[in-house]
Amino acid sequence: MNKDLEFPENFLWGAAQSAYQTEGHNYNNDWYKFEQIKGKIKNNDTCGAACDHYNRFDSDFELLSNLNQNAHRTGIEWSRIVPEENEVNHDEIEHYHKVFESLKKHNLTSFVTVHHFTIPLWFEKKGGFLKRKNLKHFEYYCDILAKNFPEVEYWNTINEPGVLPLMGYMSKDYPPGRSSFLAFLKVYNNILRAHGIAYHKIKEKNPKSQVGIVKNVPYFYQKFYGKFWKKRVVSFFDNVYNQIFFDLLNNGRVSLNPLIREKCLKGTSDFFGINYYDALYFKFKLGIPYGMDFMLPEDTRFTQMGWGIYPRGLYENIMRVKKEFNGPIYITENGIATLEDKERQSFILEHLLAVHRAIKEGADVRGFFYWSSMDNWEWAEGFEPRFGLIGIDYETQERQIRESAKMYGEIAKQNKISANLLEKFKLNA
Ligand code: IFM
Repeated sequence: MNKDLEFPENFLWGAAQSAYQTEGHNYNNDWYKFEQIKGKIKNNDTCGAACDHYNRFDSDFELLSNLNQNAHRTGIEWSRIVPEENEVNHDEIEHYHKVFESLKKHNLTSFVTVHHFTIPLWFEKKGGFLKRKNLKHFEYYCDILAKNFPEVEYWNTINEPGVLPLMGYMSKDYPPGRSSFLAFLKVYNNILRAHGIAYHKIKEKNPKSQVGIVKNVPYFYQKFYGKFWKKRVVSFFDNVYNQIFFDLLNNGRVSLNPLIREKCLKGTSDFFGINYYDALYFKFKLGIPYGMDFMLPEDTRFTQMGWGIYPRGLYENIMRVKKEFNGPIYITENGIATLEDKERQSFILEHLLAVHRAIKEGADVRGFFYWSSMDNWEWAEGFEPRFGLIGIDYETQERQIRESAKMYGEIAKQNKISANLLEKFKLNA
C-alpha cells in the first residue's frame, strides 16, 4: 500500500536549460561555426533561432512559474558578454539583468551556469581550453560576471567538465572535432582549473552566493562483471570519470592524474550538482575493453537518445556523493528525450522515487531540476530529441504545455508525490 511521499521543506522544484540551447541568435561561438560544416549535426540542423528564448524569456518564466516551479537553472552565453578579446558588451549585461529580474519576479530561485560547452570564436582561435595560458581570458569573463551579477543566488561553474574534453577532443562529436588523447588530457585539466577560477572569482566578489560544480555522473553498471580483472577495468574508468572530482574537491589533487595538483581546487564547491541520465556498461573481447554501451538487462526501456533508463543509478549516485562530499546536493539535470509524454511522466516519477529514497536514507538533496524546461537544441543531435516539459513548434515558436509538465507541477505544488499518482502509474515506493 503506497503512502504520500513528502519532500523536505523548502525543496527546490525547477527545470534546467542552457543559454545556447534555447536563446537562439548566437553567431559568435564555436558551435555556430561547427554547425555550418555539413555532416556534423544530425539532419544538418543549425541552431539558428532555437526557442527564441532570448526574446521570450519573460513569458517562458511565467509559464514555468504558473506550473508551480520555484527555481530555475539557466546560463549565460560567454560570447555575448565578451564578444571580442577584452571587450565587454554592456547591452548584453543589461539583457541578463532583465533575465534575472524576471526570474525574481516569477519567484524562481536562480541557478546560473557560467560555462556550458560553448566558447567565443576569438577564444577558439587562440586555442581555447587547450592552452593553459588562455585561462586568463576565462578569468576575465568570470570577473565580469562576478562584478555585474550579485543578484544570482546559485552559480554553476562548469557544466559537466568531462564532456567537452571527451566529445570535442576524443570522439570528435563537438567542436573542435579533434581526436587526441593528449589534447583531451590537457583540456580536461584546464577545465578543472577553470572551475577553480570561477569559484574563487565569484566568491571573492559575492561571498554569499552559493557556487558549485555540476557533474554528469554516469552510472557504470557493474553487474555483468563477475571477473576480478573486468571489475578493475570498470572501476579504473569510473575513477577517471567520476571519482577524481571528489579527490579534487576534498584534497585539491587528483591521484590518477598527476598533472592536477592544485591546492586552489580544494573546497571549491558549496554544493554538488548531479546530472544523471543513464547507466553504461563496458564491452570486452578477450578481457580487453573495446567500447561502451547503454544496454542493460533485457527489459530496459530506451530514450530517443538511445540511453537505457535506470532510475536506481540516480539513487546510487546520490548515495555515493553523500559519502564522498560533505555538503548539499542538487539534482541539476535529469530528464528524458521522448515522443511519448506518458513515458516522460513515468521517467520523472521513477527518478523522483530514487531521490526520495536517498533523502529518506539521509542524503541532503535540496532540489531537483528536470532537463529540460522546453524542447531545445540537443547539440550534435540537432532538434530531433524532445526533452521538454514544454513542447516547441520550431516553425511558429508556439509553446505547448505537456501533461508531464502539469504532473510535475502538481508534485511541486504539494511538495510530495501522492499515493494516488503512484497507484496510477503502478509504482511502489
Ligand atoms: O542537452 C544536454 C545538456 O546540454 C547537458 N547535459 C545533458 C543534456 C542532454 O543530453
